[in-house]
Amino acid sequence: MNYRVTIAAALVVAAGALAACSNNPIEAVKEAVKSDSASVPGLPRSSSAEGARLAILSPGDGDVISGPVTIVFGLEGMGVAPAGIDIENTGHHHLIINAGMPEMSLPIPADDNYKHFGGGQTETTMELPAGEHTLQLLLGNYLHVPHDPPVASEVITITVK
Ligand SMILES: [Cu+2]
Repeated sequence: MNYRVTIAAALVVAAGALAACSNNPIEAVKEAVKSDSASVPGLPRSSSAEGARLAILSPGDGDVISGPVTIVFGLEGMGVAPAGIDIENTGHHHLIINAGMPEMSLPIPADDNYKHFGGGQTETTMELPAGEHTLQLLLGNYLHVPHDPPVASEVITITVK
C-alpha cells in the first residue's frame, strides 16, 4: 500500500517537472539565464571578436533633423542575436542617448538614456525633443553586459528642429 502511494507521488512530481520544462521557450531561456547568473560570481562578460566595429550609419554627425529620427545601426565583424540567447561573437544593440558609457561589468541600464534592442533590431525610429542630442551605440551580450573589450560606436551629435 505504502509502496503504491510512493510511486503515485513520484509520478506527480515527474509530471510537474515535465510541465515546467515544456513552458514557452522564452520563459525557459529566462530561467536558464537567471540560474546561470546566480551561480556565477558577477555577471559573465562575453569576449568580442577581434576587429569588430559598431557605427551609427544614419543620421550623420552634425545632422539637423525635423520630425522623427531614424537611427540605423551598423555592426561589422560580429552578429546580432536577441537578448537571452548566448551565441559566441553576437550581441544586441543598445542606444545611448545624451549619456555616457555605463558600468562595463553590469547589465546596461534600461531607461530613457539607455535603450535596449533585445529583439535583434538593427534600426529604430524615435521622437526626440527639439535641441541637441548625443547618440552612441553599445553592443551587449545575452545578459545585456557590454563585451570585453567593449564594442561601441563613436558618439555623434544631432540637432532636432
Ligand atoms: Cu540589452
